[in-house]
Amino acid sequence: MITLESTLRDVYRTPAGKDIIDMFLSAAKKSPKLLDNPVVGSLKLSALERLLGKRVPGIAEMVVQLLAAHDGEIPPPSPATITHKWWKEAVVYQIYPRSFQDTNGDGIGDLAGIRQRIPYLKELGVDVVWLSPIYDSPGDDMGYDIRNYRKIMKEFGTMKDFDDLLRDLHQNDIKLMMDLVVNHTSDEHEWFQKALKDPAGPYKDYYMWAAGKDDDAPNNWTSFFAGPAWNYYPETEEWALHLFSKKQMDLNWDNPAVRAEVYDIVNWWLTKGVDGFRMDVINLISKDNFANGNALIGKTIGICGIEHYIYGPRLHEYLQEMRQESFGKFDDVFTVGETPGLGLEMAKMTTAEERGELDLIFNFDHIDNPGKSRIYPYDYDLRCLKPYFLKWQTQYGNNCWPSVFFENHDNPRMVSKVNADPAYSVVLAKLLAVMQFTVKGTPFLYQGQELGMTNTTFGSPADLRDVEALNRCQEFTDTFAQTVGMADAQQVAFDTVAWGTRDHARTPMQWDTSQNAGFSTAQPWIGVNPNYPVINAATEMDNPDSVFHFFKKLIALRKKYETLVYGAFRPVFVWDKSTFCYFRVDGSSKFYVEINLTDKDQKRPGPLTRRHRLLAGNYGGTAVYLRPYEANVYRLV
Ligand code: TEU
Ligand code: CA
Repeated sequence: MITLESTLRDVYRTPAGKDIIDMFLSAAKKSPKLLDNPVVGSLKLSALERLLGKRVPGIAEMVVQLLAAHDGEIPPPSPATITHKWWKEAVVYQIYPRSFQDTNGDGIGDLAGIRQRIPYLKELGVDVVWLSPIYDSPGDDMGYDIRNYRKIMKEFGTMKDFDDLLRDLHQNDIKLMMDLVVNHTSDEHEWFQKALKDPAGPYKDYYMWAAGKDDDAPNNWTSFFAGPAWNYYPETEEWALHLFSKKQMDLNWDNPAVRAEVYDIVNWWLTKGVDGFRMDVINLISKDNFANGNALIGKTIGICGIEHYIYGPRLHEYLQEMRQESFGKFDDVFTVGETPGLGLEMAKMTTAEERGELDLIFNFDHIDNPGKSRIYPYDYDLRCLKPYFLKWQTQYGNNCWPSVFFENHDNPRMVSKVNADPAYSVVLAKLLAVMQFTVKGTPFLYQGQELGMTNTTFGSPADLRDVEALNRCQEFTDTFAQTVGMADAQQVAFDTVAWGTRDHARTPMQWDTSQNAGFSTAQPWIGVNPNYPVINAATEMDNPDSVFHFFKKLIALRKKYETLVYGAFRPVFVWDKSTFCYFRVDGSSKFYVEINLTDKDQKRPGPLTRRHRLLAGNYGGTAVYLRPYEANVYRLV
C-alpha cells in the first residue's frame, strides 16, 4: 500500500504513480531520469513538493489517494511480436457532422452531406470514418449532451439517413465508428427528467447526487467548462454533478442498472452494423468519493477535484465488464477511449491486449506543451513532439497500440498553433503528415487537416459558439474586471479565449471557392474561414503539390508498405533537440525519416547516401541542410 512514508521509488514503480510524477516533472521542466538517482529515489513521497522545486501543498496526499485503489497494478509485459489487426492498419478520418456538408440549406451539416462526400473520402484513401455525436441532443455542447441514444439529431436527419449512410460507407469499404458519450447525459434525457419528477423512483440513482453544505455545493470541484461542477435541484433538495456543461449530468456508473443501459445502447448500434466506438472521457466514469479536491492542484491544472475521478477505483472493472457485455460479443469491432489525464503506464493498464478493456486510447500530452493549456495563449514549441513520440514509440509495448493524432474538434488547428505565419502553413501541414503516417500507430485525421486548414479570426464573443469558450469569456471578464476594470475586461477576456477556443476546429469544411466554401447555400451556423478561396478541396485536388495530394500520397505509402505499420521504430540522433529522425524497419523494407522541428535551417544530423530514395518531402526535394520545418521520407534500397 502506498502511503506518505513510501519512497518515491516505490511510487514510481506503480503505473499511476509513474505517470503522475512524470507529468509533474515534465511541467516543472525536470527530467524523469531524476528518479534514477538513488538519493532521490529513496526520498519519501512527502518530499515530492521539494523535488518539483515549487510549492504544491497536498500533492503527496493526492498521489496516495489516487493510488489507493490501484495498488499492486503491474502492466502486462511486452511480447516479442505485434498482433496484426485491421484497425492497426487503418487510417481514421474524424468528421464533425455539424460543419462537414449541408444539403438542405439550413446552414448545418447533415448525414446526407456526409454520404454525398464519400467519393472524396475514397479519393483520400481513408478506411474508417469517426462521427462526432449524431444522436438527439439539445446541442448545449454540440451533441456531447445526449438526450436520446437511439434517435438521430433532427438537424442531422433521420434514422433512414443514417442507415443509407452506413450502407454506402460499407459499400465503399469504409467502416463507421460512432462517438459514445456515456460519462454523462443531457439534463433533458428522460432518465434525468424522471429522476426529478420522482426522486424516490429508480432513476434518481442513475446520476450523482450529494447534499449541499449549508447553501453551498457539496464540494469545491469545478467543471471542465469553468464554474462549480454542481447544479442544485429543489425537486430533490440535493445537488447533481456535472463535470462538463450545466446541461451534461454525470451518470452514476456504480449503479449496475446504468451500466446495463449503456451496454444495451452499445449492442443496439453494433447490431445495426457499426464498426466501433470512440468513447468520450471514458476514464472519468469511476468516481471515488466527493471529498474536496486539492485546491492548489486545481489552480495549477485548471480543474479542481480531478484526482477523485481521473483514474477511479472501479475503472478497469467497468471497462472489462463493458467489453464482456458488448464489444466482446461482436467480431472485429474496435474501441478507442478518449482518456484525458491517463499517462503511458495507466494507458498500458487500459489497452494491453491481455487486459480485455479498450483497443486504443487518445493521450493528449502532446496537444499542449508540458505545463501549458490552450485556455491561455502561448507559443507552441514543435520540438516537444520529439520526447513525446520517443516515449510512446519505445515504451508502450507490443501488446499496446498508439493512436496518432494532432487535431480534433476540441483543439485549435495545429499548423496555426505552431506558427501563425500563413507562409509556413503548407510546409507545416505536410511535416505533420510525414510524422503522422510514418510513426507506429493508427493515424486519426481530423476533417480539413488534409487541406492544411488553419485557425480563423473571431471578431467578438458573438462569433463564438462553444459553450466552453463562452463560459470562459464570462469567467475571465469577471476575473480581469478586478484588475483592468470592466471596460477593458471583456476585450482582454475575449482575446484570451479566442486564441485557444475549440471553435477554430469547427468552422465549415472548405470544399471549393463558391459561396460559404461550398459547405452550405445558407448562412452557416458558424463563420467560414476567410481563407477558403485558397485553402479548399477543389483547388487542392487540381494541384499535385497541394497538402491534399501529399496526404493522399502518404496514406497510399502506408497501405503499400506494411513496414510503416508494423515495422520496428528505431530513433537516431536522439541527442539533437531540433530534429527528429528515425528508421522504420522490418524484414522487407527500411525507411528513414528526417524532420526539422524548427523554423530555422538545421544541419542534417545524418548523411544521405545513394541508398536513400526520397518518397515524399514537403519541399519536393532535398538540400544540403534541412530547411525550416523540412520533413522527408526515404526508402533505403
Ligand atoms: O472532451 C473532453 C476533454 O478532455 C476536452 O473536451 C477538454 O477537457 C476540454 O476541451 C476542456 O479543456 C470530450 C469531447 O471531445 C468534448 O467535445 C466534450 O465537450 C467533452 O468531452 C464533454 O463531453
Ligand atoms: Ca443541413
